[in-house]
Amino acid sequence: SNAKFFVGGNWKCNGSVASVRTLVDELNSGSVPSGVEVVCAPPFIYIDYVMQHLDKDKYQLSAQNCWISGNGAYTGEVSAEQLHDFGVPWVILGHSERRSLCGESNATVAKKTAHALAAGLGVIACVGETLDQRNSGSMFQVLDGQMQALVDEVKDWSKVVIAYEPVWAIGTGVVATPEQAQEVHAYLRQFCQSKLGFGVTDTLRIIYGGSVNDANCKELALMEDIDGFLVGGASLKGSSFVTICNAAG
Ligand code: G2H
Repeated sequence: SNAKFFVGGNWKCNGSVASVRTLVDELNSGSVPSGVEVVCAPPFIYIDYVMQHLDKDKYQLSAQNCWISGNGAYTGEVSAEQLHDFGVPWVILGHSERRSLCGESNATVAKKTAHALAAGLGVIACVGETLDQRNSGSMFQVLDGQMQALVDEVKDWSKVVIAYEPVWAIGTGVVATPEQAQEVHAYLRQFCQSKLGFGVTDTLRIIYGGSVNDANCKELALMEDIDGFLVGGASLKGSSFVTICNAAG
């Protein structure tokens, strides 16, 4: 594809004031190719600090979630409007941990995505199958359901990045092989092409997530339809994350 390489660091619910400071310093001392778009997603509470200290010539900010609608009586939530107002350009939505631990359905994730886009954010929308689903042969049906929900809600795809994260590869150390990832990425691109047309799909980033690290990123980046990564564990170590940001070079 003609998509610009995209790397996201999903810090999940990790970190402390001290460790975030160290990580920001490490990231700032690393070098990132200018042709690569890099996004860091700290927990909400550290976004202000990271925004003030992270080198914005190299890195953009993302949240890991947001509310499904605008401001109001939604205790404990943060809206897409607030993120946009605060200067956060991206949000990760539909991560498998939110789907499984917080009960977010395909429809919920799709509605959140449409709302966040309308509020002016870019969205990293996550899809992926469990090991059971892969082994029982329902993988493509599951992916179709996740993708179709997005297709039904999203009008403008120019600020959407799709993250393919097989659940069995998330935080397990079991990375998908380049061939396994490529098979699904090509399938997802074909799905989007048939629903949305070539104009959208040619520049749509489809990134891989699930146990990506500094040692396995290069061979994954070589695959035709892998346009970047969503990195969890390895994004907490500045030097590893910077290596991953340079994987496409
Ligand atoms: C998948 C990924 C980041 P990890 O969840 O979204 O995490 O790299 O730790 O598997």
